[in-house]
Amino acid sequence: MPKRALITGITGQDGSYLAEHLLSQGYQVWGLIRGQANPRKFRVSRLASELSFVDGDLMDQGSLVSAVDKVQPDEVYNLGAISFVPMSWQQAELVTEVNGMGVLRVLEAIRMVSGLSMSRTAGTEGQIRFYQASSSEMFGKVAETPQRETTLFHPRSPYGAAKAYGHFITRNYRESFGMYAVSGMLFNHESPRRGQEFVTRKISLAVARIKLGLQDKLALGNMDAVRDWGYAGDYVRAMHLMLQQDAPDDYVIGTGEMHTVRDAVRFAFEHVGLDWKDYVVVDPDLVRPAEVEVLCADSSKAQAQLGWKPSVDFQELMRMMVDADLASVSRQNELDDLLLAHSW
Ligand code: NDP
Ligand code: GDR
Repeated sequence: MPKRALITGITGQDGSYLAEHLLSQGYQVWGLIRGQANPRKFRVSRLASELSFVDGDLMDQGSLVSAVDKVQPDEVYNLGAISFVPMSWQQAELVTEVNGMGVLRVLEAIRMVSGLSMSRTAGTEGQIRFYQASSSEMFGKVAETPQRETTLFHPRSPYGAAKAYGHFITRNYRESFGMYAVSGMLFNHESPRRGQEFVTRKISLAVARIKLGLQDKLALGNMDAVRDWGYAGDYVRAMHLMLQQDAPDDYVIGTGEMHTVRDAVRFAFEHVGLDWKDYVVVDPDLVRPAEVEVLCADSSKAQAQLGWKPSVDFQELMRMMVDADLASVSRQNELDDLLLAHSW
């Protein structure tokens, strides 16, 4: 019998890569879809013939119980979240509900459907396995660099605080009920499918548009922020590996490479033969109320125990994203010209 996986957040960057990865491993994959006519469903439309969908929302406990009951999954990947950090200052309560309480609701749905008793069960054999998308944002104002599984949390945003709750409640359900529940503490990971609001994609898209003469300037916030950026396709492999171990545990996933936002800009502009200094301006409105200045992963535990390692370095990643945006912006441009030419 093929294994069955349920993914929340399937319309997001990671959801689409994870769905592809699990399908390639012979899984039957269900994606939780929210809303009446979710416009982002097109993102996984190329997989539509192989995927199944089930309605539900992380804000709605009943829908999650129904989804888990309907799918009867072997593995649940909770990737759903409001993932753009600045939004968490504007809609703190909503972000806490979705990113924090949403995790509790999925855990409760699994507990209800699988009938786990309030007492600790004997073992994890045959249980529904649960993956929580934890984040390096939990480390925030870092206590040590690089960060590892034992580094203290000091979240700097409502997003980070909500993710810390999700992280601890996942661990608590593991310890309270003996659930096979793990958190992947993932550092920033990007791809051509990254949302346009995130800095790497904002840069790659702007570079493509500037190169093609469609844009003059790129406005950014804190150019000194340091991140450990990896490739999303690599990180979904780690998620899957975490659920294949004998015992549940939490793992840090990152490359161990540190770069500033300024490096990202430089690599991207250099790739198309332009000097970033001619195009980039700093907009103070884009600076965050509280910034996470430096993040860098020590993923030696994952490398040793999961056998996981990244395959794409940061410069390669930026080149990949710029090339993808150059291709898609050119296509769109040609289409617009064609439509214009035929509009009279
Ligand atoms: P995206 O923003 O691309 O995707 C987020 C997904 O969450 C979308 O599918 C969205 O669905 C879904 N979602 C939002 N609100 C709800 C809700 N109320 N109920 C159900 N689903 C909802 O994020 P990524 O793919 O980049 O990230 C995946 C997860 O990993 C997130 O939890 C994120 O916080 C976490 N993470 C990401 C990192 C990264 O660098 N990418 C690093 C560390 C953690 P819809 O189409 O309906 O809006
Ligand atoms: P982050 O990613 O907040 O780390 O969260 P983002 O790409 O938004 O920011 C990275 C760094 O770049 C700085 N920055 C800017 N960021 C954006 N978005 N736009 C700008 O114009 C800009 N200028 C400078 C930011 O201040 C920040 O320091 C991502 C998300 O995927 C989270 O969901 C995930 O949990 C973490 O990564 C790990």
